[in-house]
Amino acid sequence: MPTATFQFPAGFLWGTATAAHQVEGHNTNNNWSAWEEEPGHILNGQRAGAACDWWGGRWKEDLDRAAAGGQNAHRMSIEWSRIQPEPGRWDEDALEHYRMILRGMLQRKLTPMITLHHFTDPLWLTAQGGWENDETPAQFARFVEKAVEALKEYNTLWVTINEPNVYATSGYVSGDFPPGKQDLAAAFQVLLNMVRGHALAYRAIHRLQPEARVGVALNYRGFQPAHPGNPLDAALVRFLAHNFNASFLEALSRGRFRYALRSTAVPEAVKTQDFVGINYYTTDLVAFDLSAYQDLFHRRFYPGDAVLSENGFIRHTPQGLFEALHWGQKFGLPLLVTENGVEDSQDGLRPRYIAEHLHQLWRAINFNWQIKGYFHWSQVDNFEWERGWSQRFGLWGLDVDTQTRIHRPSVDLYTAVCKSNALSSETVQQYAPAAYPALFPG
Ligand code: IFM
Repeated sequence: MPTATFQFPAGFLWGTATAAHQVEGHNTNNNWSAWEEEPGHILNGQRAGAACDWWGGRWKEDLDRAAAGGQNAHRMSIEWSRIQPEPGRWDEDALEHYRMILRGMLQRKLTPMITLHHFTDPLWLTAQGGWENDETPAQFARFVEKAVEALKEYNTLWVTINEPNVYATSGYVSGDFPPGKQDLAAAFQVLLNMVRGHALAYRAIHRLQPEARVGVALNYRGFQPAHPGNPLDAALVRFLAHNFNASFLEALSRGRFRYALRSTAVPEAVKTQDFVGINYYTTDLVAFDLSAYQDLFHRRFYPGDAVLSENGFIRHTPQGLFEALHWGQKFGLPLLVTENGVEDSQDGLRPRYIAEHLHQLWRAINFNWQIKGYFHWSQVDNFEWERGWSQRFGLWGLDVDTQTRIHRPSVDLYTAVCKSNALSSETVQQYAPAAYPALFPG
């Protein structure tokens, strides 16, 4: 059997990623808690509830496990509605709570990365129209100033907004996220305001902390034509690739936001990122479909022979991570994989998924693209938005009723990688044998 070791660069960041609403528990002052209360929004009527009880202190045991597993970084988010429960009121205890967690990370030798906005908005902001309101970018910048002032002692890596493209698509096109709209014009306005909010936040952070490194975590989805050679499929792939993947970051490099056939100048957004954060999960096939007029005449689907995750949500397409990084490196900035993972309560696919995605990551590094780290989603099962608790993305499982953490075999695979800063044939053979033939063809 062929053997080899795929070595990663010295200083590479290996971590997991989490988000406040998904792990903290008892966030009752944001738009998601209100959304969860209304019937029909979350699968099986579930709620975040106590989540992973991080606010109650269980962040300690999860970060203990992360550190014991050889990780050297952790990406977390802070909850705007806790820090600013009302306009003009700041909760110093909440900020101190986050300072404590950050100290806990540093004590465990985990380099923190803070996401300032990860899907949730304070209820008072929602009442003012949320990100459709043109005042929101300035409101966001005030929150960012307050948070960065309080936390900068412990953190220099900032993600301003997580997946603005998913926030806008799910909240304003498909309607799966609050506020449940299906309104492309509103989606345009929301994204435009997020571009503006990001730009204001970028400058505010750098004013307060010149050495900061600031970026966006973009959800990059692969799109392939269902019928290669069909010009309509190809045109739709280009349309989706631009609107979903490219439009937000393009605004930060070119100063023009183009989305859904509309366009606006945003000169203030130019040169407002220090790295490109990429969240990659999967790749769709795209076909022109005359009957799908409500979906702009296209269908997205997975092929019949696809390797799928437990609930069919994710198609195993590791090559797509390479393509995402290829796309991302064109911005000429350092890259970070800010999320990558798979829903899999039985851990049947996850070891293979991790090994084959890390192989693609290593391939990309060998092109000398400046890739600085990888954050697996996620450390422990957590509340999966409109899909509730039905999808389990944790390296560690979670018994939601007892808060017991459940060891999954993927923990040992990821530990071996993080500790050796490498993916070796021995590691793959031991922990992810299903990936062996693809990675080490004989
Ligand atoms: O859980 C989410 C996360 O909040 C954003 N990126 C995708 C993950 C998995 O669906």
